[in-house]
Amino acid sequence: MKSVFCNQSKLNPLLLEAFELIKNRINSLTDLEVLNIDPRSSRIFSNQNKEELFIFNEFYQAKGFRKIHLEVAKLGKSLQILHCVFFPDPCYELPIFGADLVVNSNTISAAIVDLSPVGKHLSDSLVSQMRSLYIPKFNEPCKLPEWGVIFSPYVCFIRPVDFSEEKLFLKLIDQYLSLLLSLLVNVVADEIDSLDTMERFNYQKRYCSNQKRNNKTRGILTKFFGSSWADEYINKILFEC
Ligand code: BLA
Repeated sequence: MKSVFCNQSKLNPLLLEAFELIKNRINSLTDLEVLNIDPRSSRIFSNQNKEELFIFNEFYQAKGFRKIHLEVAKLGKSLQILHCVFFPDPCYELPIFGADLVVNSNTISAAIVDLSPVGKHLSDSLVSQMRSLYIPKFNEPCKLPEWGVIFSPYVCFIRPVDFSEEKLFLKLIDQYLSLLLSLLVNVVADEIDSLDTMERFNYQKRYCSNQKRNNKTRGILTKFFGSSWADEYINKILFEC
């Protein structure tokens, strides 16, 4: 997979490390299948300058997950992004894993990770497991925007101040993923038309519609690709529900 990136301009090593650790977790899933989507949406290069502008997408399905999306983007000289969401199959009582790493001029300007609820709250058993995790005290916590009510009380949104915080943040991504995957061991699927399934699906829709209100994502995509392309990408690739 790395070879895909080798042809590109240099990617931030932390972003590559995050990509690798998420990939390893994905590869450990049961009944993993690659979702093939139109290459025009999975490998995006700018016409003008292939070196500086690309978006690389991977999509998977697995037991418990309707869609897993892993994305690495290099947008211009200074901006790099790692974006990942594990959208659960609503028949399963599983939270939504989401992570966003924004690298600006080779420093991480925003790092977000969460296991977000698909009901009023996270389940009691998940809360007790989250409580037992070691969540470091980062020096520069960031304030969530108003649409961020979709996140759990355990969302970590920071700007790492040094290399050690960057490493701690990667460890946190891995811990959240490990916890998520451990839930799969005991989870049983509810009927597709059960009230629980429908409620979880509605929360997933709310998650997507709130994420679509992130004007920073929209603004960046619009700057590089124009507003109708950005809208379509946000609706169909990033937060389709
Ligand atoms: C913030 N997202 C941002 C920022 C940029 C992007 C440029 C601002 C960073 C900064 O303040 O320095 C851009 N993110 C992108 C782009 C893509 C992307 C272009 O994923 C995709 C192509 N966003 C997510 C997910 C989460 C998320 C899954 O996609 C959370 C799990 C969160 N990103 C998120 C939040 C902010 C952010 C909460 C801060 C928004 C704000 O401060 O208003």
